[in-house]
Amino acid sequence: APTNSKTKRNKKMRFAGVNESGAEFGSDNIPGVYGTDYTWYNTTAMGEFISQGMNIFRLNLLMERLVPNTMTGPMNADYLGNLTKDVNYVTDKGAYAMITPHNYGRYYGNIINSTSDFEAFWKTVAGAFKDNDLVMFDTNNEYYGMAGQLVADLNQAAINGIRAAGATSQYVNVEGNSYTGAWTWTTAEGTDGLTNAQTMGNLTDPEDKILYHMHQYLDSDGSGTSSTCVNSTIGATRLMDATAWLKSNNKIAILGEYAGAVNSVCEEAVEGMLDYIDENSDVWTGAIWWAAGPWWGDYMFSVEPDNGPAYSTYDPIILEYS
Ligand SMILES: *[C@@H]1O[C@H](CO)[C@@H](O)[C@H](O)[C@H]1NC(C)=O
Ligand SMILES: *[C@@H]1O[C@H](CO)[C@@H](O)[C@H](O)[C@H]1NC(C)=O
Ligand SMILES: *[C@@H]1O[C@H](CO)[C@@H](O)[C@H](O)[C@H]1NC(C)=O
Ligand SMILES: *[C@@H]1O[C@H](CO)[C@@H](O)[C@H](O)[C@H]1NC(C)=O
Ligand SMILES: *[C@@H]1O[C@H](CO)[C@@H](O)[C@H](O)[C@H]1NC(C)=O
Ligand SMILES: CC(=O)N[C@H]1CO[C@H](CO)[C@@H](O)[C@@H]1O
Repeated sequence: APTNSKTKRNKKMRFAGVNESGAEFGSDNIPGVYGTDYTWYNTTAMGEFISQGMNIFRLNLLMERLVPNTMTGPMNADYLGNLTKDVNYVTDKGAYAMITPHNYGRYYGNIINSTSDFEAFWKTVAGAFKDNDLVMFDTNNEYYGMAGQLVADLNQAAINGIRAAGATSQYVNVEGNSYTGAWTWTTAEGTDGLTNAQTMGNLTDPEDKILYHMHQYLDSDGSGTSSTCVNSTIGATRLMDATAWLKSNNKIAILGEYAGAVNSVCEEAVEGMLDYIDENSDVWTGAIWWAAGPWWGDYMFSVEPDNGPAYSTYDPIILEYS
């Protein structure tokens, strides 16, 4: 483990961890070949993060590989088995495993427009994990280019399907339109002219365990593709509007993706954002770094131990809050 040279500031978040990415790779090749198009997660690497103090892993996967052909169909037992192995590894160690279809609100490339099919998909998937309290469900990664009302309706359908499966103890992460960006939560309009702030607040859950799941990158267009962060305070700045919305609507949230490249401006901006989350822990429950996973290679945000380019800089920073 890296030595943590920073002063431990006792700013523990409820949830602090990393995204695991790999089982959703090769999405233009479905189902694709294990080991060529996609891979599963390195449990040794996740174990290392857990022993360092992290307690949440967002396990990305593809809907079409988990439930092939039609959303109302059964699961692929082999893909489910591999997912379950990773989920159980994490939860047996007492950490949370978030199950995330990395599908952007699409199934086989088409915008999901049937709430009943989506509800069926989630009922099927949640049924397999209903007895595991440390699982979280994330309805979909980054809806975009859709009607705001449809995105809210899909999230509600997912909640309904999950609860109907008997999965009643787990958190459900709901994501918004416009890539679920925190900085545009109150401003970016869907194709129907409605923002997340105008549609997502009406979701209901009989178990009252909804987590508003937002993403935030710190480059000029907020896409997380540039190594240049806008400035050293941009992290906190970009969370402010969404934070005000969360407070005035009595909601709680998690920052499900964030990152910055290895340079001093980004490091300061990331720390400022995590401090801001910590200072607003009444509405923000935690943060999940993007990303880890065995196939990232020299990707600038990779914290895969020990050689990911961001590992030695950002692993200690994440641990300050873990
Ligand atoms: C899995 O992670 C461990 C610990 O970081 C590392 O030593 C090992 O090489 C990794 N295996 C693969 C296949 O990436
Ligand atoms: C599941 O993982 C095993 C290796 O552990 C691999 O052989 C198999 O192809 C994988 N299957 C799927 C569908 O991911
Ligand atoms: C809904 O999606 C299906 C599958 O992509 C498509 O065939 C159909 O035209 C869509 N319906 C509407 C009303 O958009
Ligand atoms: C709830 O729904 C009403 C009516 O559709 C809408 O005007 C309002 O903006 C919604 N509120 C939130 C917080 O989403
Ligand atoms: C950083 O950029 C934001 C957005 O442009 C701006 O509001 C803020 O004042 C800037 N902060 C500094 C320290 O320049
Ligand atoms: C910001 C970022 O790097 N996003 C990438 C996340 O990973 C998916 C594949 O899993 C890419 O398509 C995104 O570009």
